[in-house]
Amino acid sequence: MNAAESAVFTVGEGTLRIARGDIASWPAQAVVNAANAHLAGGSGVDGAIHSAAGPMLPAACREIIARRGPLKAGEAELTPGFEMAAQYILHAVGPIWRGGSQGEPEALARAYRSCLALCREHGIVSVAFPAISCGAYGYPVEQAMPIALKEVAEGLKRGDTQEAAMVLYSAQAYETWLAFARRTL
Ligand code: AR6
Repeated sequence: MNAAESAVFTVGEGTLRIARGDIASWPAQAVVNAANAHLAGGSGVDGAIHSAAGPMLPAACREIIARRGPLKAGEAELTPGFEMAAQYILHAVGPIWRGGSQGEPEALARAYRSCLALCREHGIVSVAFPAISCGAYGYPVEQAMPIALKEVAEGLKRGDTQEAAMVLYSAQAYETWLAFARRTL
């Protein structure tokens, strides 16, 4: 993490950091994966996390799917981080953008809330989120940002976790999220 490329906001008893970086190497107790319904791995965040976690992760994902079936948009499951620095991976499935009237906002909010509920359940004190659904799933960033920051801020106020980070990959995404956070947090 480059200190010049992160900013910290106090929310309730916790902190919300907006940062630029690679979620797969982020120093948090848990990192969130932007997964698909079958936890099958893929591109973007999912690819980076699977590479960093190593060969044990696919079997753990298959076991979850065998137990419960595919995840719906908005749901999340926990695995160990295996070879990652993070202790846990929270695999969250965001909605695929279909124009915004197919329940996408509710499903995106639920994806963040599901991760925060797992933090509470497992005593996770620090968690890093990517911009769920904002890549391959096509969710417009301007519309995802208010939902993401509201849900993460509410989770911090509830005490679900103590330190949350939004980790943005590109300089442009970082500047956009930071400007929005400064206006609204
Ligand atoms: N660290 C942080 N952010 C990243 C990274 C990284 N290493 N790589 C990309 N991003 P995406 P989705 C940004 O596509 O839209 C996969 O194939 C990226 O620029 O990873 O939820 C899964 O298997 C974008 O802003 O996730 C699913 O099938 C954001 O992270 C599908 O893609 C999310 O992009 C999920 O799509």
